Amino acid sequence: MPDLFDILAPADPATEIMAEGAMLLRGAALPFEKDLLAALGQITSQSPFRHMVTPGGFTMSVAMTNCGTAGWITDRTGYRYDRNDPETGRPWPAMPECFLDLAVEAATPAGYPDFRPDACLINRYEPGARLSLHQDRNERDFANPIVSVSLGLPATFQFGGLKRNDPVKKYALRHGDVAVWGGPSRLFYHGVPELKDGVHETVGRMRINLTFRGAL
Ligand code: MD3
Ligand code: FE
Repeated sequence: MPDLFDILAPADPATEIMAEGAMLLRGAALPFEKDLLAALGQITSQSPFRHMVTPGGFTMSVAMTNCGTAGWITDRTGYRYDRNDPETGRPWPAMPECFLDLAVEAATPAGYPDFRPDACLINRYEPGARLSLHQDRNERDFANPIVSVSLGLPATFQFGGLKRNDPVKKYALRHGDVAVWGGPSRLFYHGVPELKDGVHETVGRMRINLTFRGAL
């Protein structure tokens, strides 16, 4: 007779709870690897990676692009989502089916079976690139989780709490790992320190991170 714990517990032993509302699904993207990398090539042929400028005037070390109905951008006027790529003047490439399938497959066991992202921010880290501690708060409805997918070189991921000064925990995120950030963890501060040099056998000398969002 299954008890309540069996029903609520994650079915997969590769699942870790990082914080309340934050689940790490180790290797969950591995079955999608080939399709994801092929789709990524299609996206970046239409909307190439670029280094955006922050409102403070700094050029980001992480290169970015997007797919979906909306994409996250930053320039001297601020951070926001836009339906068009400012570099091409055209809509962002459509969200590939394999991207959406993976996001839904990850969000479901985390308790968000109805999550349908309309935006995917794609980050490219080359050795030395970093993302300083920040919150993701440009999305309209924080009831939607964020699903993140790591590909390529491993990175240390830091996440703290609701206040910038809260103590941070560190996790190694590796090729194929997927994380779901919802509930109280949705607005936690997080960042990625400088990527260490290396070469990944299928992705090369970089780390790619996909973050699926309900933006609009
Ligand atoms: C926790 N990206 O794109 S993914 C970002 O590895 C971003 O490229 C990092 O932070 C990266 O905004 C981290 C993990 C992640 C993404 C969004 C979160 C963790 C999160 C939102 C809220 C809490
Ligand atoms: Fe973030």
